[in-house]
This record gives sequence, C-alpha cells and structure tokens, in this order.
Amino acid sequence: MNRIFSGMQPTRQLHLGNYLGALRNWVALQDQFESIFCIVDLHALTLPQDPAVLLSNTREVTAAYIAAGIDPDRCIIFNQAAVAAHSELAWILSCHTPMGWLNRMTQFKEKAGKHRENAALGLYAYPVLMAADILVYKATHVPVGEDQKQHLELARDIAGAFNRHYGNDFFPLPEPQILGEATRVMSLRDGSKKMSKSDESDYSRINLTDDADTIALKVRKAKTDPEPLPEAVEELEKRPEADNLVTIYSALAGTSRQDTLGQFAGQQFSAFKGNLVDLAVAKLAPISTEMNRLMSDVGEIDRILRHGADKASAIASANLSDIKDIIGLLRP
Ligand code: AQP
Repeated sequence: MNRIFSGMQPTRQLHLGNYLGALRNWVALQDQFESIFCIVDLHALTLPQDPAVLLSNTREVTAAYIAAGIDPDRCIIFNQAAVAAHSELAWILSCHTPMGWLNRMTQFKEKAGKHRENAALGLYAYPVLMAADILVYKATHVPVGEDQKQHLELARDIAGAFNRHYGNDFFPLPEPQILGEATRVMSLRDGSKKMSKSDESDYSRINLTDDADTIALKVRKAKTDPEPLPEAVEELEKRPEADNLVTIYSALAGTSRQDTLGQFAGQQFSAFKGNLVDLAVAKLAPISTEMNRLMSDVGEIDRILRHGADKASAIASANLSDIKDIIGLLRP
C-alpha cells in the first residue's frame, strides 16, 4: 500500500515556499495516496519557542492545511506531540544512526551557525526524529521541498541500516516527492537564500495570511535586475532574483517557466510584477479567508487534531509493537 507522510513546523506563519514546495502538492496527492499530514510541533522545539505562540501556530498551520484543500475526512491531520510513538521510535533509531551521518547535515550547520557548541542536542538529532515521523507509519512517499532532500536521504539510509541489521525488509525505503515548478522558492530580497520563516525580514517572503496590499508591496519591493524578461529559460541562469519571480509566477499559474517567458519576454519587471501581484492575490486570498474562518472556531480545529491523533496513534502503535518485537524489547 502506498502511504504519504509529510509535515510542517508550527514556527511562525506558512509562506509561499511552504505552499508551492509542499502543501499544494499534498492537496493533489491526497487523491492517490493514503495521506498523513502532521504539524511537527516537537521539531519546532529545536529552537526556542514561546508556549502560547507555539500553541496558536499549531492551530494556524492546521487551518492552513485545511484552507489550502487538505480534506480532514479523507486524510489524517494531527500534531506530532499527540502521538508518543514518534519520540519513542526516534530514540530507537538514534541508537542505529552513526553520528558521522548527522555530521553531514547542512541544515544543522546553517541553523547552529557559529554557536555550534550551544546548539540544542534536539537540533542536531532533528533528522532522526524526522526519520521516525516517516518510518513509524511505514510511509512509502514523502512530498517535500528540495531543502529536505538530504534529510530524506538520511531517513532512507536509517531505514536500510535497520533492515540490514535485523535481516528483514520491515521498513520501506521512503521515496522523496519533490514536485512542481517551485521546489525551492527563494527569498524576495536575496535570490541566493531560500524563502524561510526564520528570515528576519518579512519582506523576504509572502505569508499565506498576507492581505492584497501587503502582497503588492512585497512584490513591488522584491529585488530584480534592470534587464527585461528574457526569451529562454537558460538566460535566467545567472539572474537568480529574476528566475525566482518567473518560477513563482509559473507555479501559481500552473504553467512552465518557458511558457511564462513566452508570454512576458521583452517586458520590464515593473510590468511583470503587476501581473504577479494579481495572480498571487487571486490564488492566496481564498486560502487566507478560509484560514480566518477556521481560526474563529479553535474548538473545531482541536477536534480535528484529536480525531487525527487517534487514527495516527492506532497505526503508529501497531508498527512500534512490531519494531519492539524485532529488536527484542519486552512490551506489555
Ligand atoms: N523556500 C522553500 N521553497 C520550497 N519549499 C519549501 N519548504 C520550506 N521552505 C521552502 C518546504 O516546506 C515544508 C515545511 O517546512 P518546515 O516548516 O518543516 O521547515 P523548513 O523547511 O525549515 O521551512 P522554513 O520556512 O525555512 O522554516 P525555518 O526558517 O524555520 O527553517 C518542507 O517540505 C520544506 O521542504
């Protein structure tokens, strides 16, 4: 059986990168796969969080999933902390993961920065918890943005190492699904950095909750270069900011970058940006309106999360019991 698992951290608001790189693909995939979508609040703890904000963000990310089109009646939606099996399997897998593998993880190096010695152990171990998130459901496919590719490869390595060690093929090797035109949306202020929740400048990203005026302002201020739009995709190679805006437009319009260039080649970015604003507002306004509606009834959001956690727990506990039997851990 094919099953997808994926998640997002409830750290600040979701942005266009989260939407185009992951969430929008999940919506399309829910028709083809048994789907489990998590709000990974335990991952959020790898960096300091305000408790009230964390709780509110967990509900807001849930609202974003549903507003973007994830159907809670067909998919399992829950928060990670509500299913203890994630943490339990993370410990088991951490005992099967060489530290050398974790030392290669670029996200840890980027997030820990110069203060590596002060970084939390959880930030270092993050990819093992992510492997546990996926493997506790024996998920076969994991739709993510390009930045998560390395973590996914590690999850496959951990699954393979476990299977080899115990001489079985218990875990499927999860396939990354990196789909669409915008697998890595870049910052609006710097085309060499990915659009990110943690960027200090709010002008670097378009949040799913931004209103039309804010989207227009951010797109108008987005960095570009003085050249008009080129005719061929290859000509965007050394123009990262221009490439990023063309990629965002194409992903939102559901066309290829070449088709977008066919439509706008020769135009200045000032004119193109107007079209991009109209398209972004048309696509995002219904999501933010629906998010606001959902957020006005947090009782209903909590009910959806509880229901999802019950269903997720049933699958995860059964798999964890099998894992304990394989390892030789006595269970009640
Ligand atoms: N810029 C991006 N382009 C395409 N996909 C992206 N994703 C994140 N940024 C981009 C994808 O969104 C999913 C959820 O990501 P996450 O919330 O778990 O954490 P992240 O990857 O660390 O996202 P951020 O926004 O960059 O957060 P911070 O600033 O906290 O690190 C994943 O599938 C991811 O690939």
